[in-house]
Amino acid sequence: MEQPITEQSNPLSSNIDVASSEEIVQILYACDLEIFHGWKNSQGIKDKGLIEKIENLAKKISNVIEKPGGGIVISGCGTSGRIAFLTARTFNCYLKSKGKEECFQYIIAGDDKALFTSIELAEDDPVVGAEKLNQVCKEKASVVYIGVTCGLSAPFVAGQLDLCLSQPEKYTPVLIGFNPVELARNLDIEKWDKTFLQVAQNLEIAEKQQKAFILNPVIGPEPITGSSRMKSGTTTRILLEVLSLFAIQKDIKLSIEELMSMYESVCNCVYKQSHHLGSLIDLAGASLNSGGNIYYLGCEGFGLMAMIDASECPPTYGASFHDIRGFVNGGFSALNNNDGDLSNSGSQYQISVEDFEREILPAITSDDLVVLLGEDIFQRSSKSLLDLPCKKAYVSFQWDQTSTSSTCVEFGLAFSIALNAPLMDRISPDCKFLVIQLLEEVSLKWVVNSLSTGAHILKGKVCQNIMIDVKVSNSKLFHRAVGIVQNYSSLSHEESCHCLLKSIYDTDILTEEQTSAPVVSHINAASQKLMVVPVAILIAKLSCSIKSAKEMISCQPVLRKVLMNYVN
Ligand code: S6P
Repeated sequence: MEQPITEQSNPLSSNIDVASSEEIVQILYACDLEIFHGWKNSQGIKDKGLIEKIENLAKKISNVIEKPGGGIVISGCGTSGRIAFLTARTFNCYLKSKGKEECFQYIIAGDDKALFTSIELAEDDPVVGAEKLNQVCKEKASVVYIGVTCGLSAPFVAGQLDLCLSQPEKYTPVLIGFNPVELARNLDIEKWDKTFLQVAQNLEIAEKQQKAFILNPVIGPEPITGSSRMKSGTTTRILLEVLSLFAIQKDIKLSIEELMSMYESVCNCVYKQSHHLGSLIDLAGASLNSGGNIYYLGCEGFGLMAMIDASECPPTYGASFHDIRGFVNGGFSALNNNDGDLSNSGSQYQISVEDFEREILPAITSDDLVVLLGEDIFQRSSKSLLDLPCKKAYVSFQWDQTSTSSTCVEFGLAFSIALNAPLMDRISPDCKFLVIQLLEEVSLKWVVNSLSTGAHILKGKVCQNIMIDVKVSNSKLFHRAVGIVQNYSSLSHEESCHCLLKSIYDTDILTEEQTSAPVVSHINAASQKLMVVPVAILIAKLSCSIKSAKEMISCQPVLRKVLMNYVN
């Protein structure tokens, strides 16, 4: 069976683990360009058929929200839910500023705590997904529902799409993801009677009857295999923003294609700074490798974007939540989120710059790195950091064409990225400000994604382009882990699965009960264990016992090196 494109390894990044920091940035750039230029025979987001669908869907949304009782709901799990939140927040703010009704709503699996921490298991429940959608829409007469699942795999979203298909008079379902429908996940969903593929196929039938939309451009595999927070997250943002903008602003004076090329243009501007970005990765990698922490500070969308990048490091790299943290000026008061202020729920939810100043600043050390993102936070916070022992970096954006240069010599690494989007002058004054904000925020996403990815590569978390220490915390990750074990061994799928189970259950001999248990039991058993997948790979590759696999890893955590010693 062909692997979904979102789970494949990207040949462009197969040596990212041994690249220099500047080369890492260039590899990320090459992978991101596939968003705009396509992959193999696909056209990426500039595909004519896709653009036509976006045009029609924007008209549909616009019709629905103009009528009383109409609304738009964007939903997803993990990064997809976080991007749903950011989009709803941005466009509601804009509508409010124009004195219009705020008609965007978001749903994230695991509720708002999942905006800042990983609640991966919530992704697996289609019934809760449908209940949440029902709840959010109970007062609504007509809804455009956009379910985002990059891999076309999340059961939570499947449950919601299925609900929409059963009530066509109320819902217009939209699926956003980055695989062809035939590669949607075709695995049983616990306590449910359909697979994701079946739901997607029903959606295809509805699409032919003009009752649904599937936006699934192929944009190529992720630079770090399966890490959909990167290219897929960025493309989700671009698609949602373009759609939303065209739905609420008829007078934009640009075509969809032209707006998309503005995103491409700022992408080029950001990555042109591979030298500065490489230096940023070096600083960040040095912090993590010396046991220090990285702190992002920003205002509004910059702070939120950075906070989201930080919150994705624990599930992606098995990082601790202290390793990289993001803080936003004003904390929850800047969020406009569904569940309100969560700062009393634990230190993970203390997200304001004020929390940072109170809890972290007094004990900051020379191993830590503070990154100021944007001019607003620089004005607010740079002076108080100047005399502190920590490493410091400052990244900002500018739109005039003076060259990108270091802007503040006393501040360690400081640079401003000159952005440029050729058609800006054509945009109506009414939405120019919003477009600038969107382009700067996506640029910021490229900066922080490069920083956190590069830093973890320097920390040895990636082997070739695969993050091998994946946490087995939901069914997608369980199946990905089996695939990783199989990829590194010459074993069959079933044998690889058994090696993973041996590692999860910490045994050389599996019982019948263990092999026949449902995936959710494996996930629960794996939840407290470290290095589950690397241990499974060693058992698979070297046919050794669990005990000796663990001993090898404790002497040498870099798997490529362990294998080089044992395999000829
Ligand atoms: C991926 C990220 C995950 C995914 C989540 C949803 O880098 O860590 O949290 O966003 O698993 O995936 P999908 O395919 O349904 O959008």
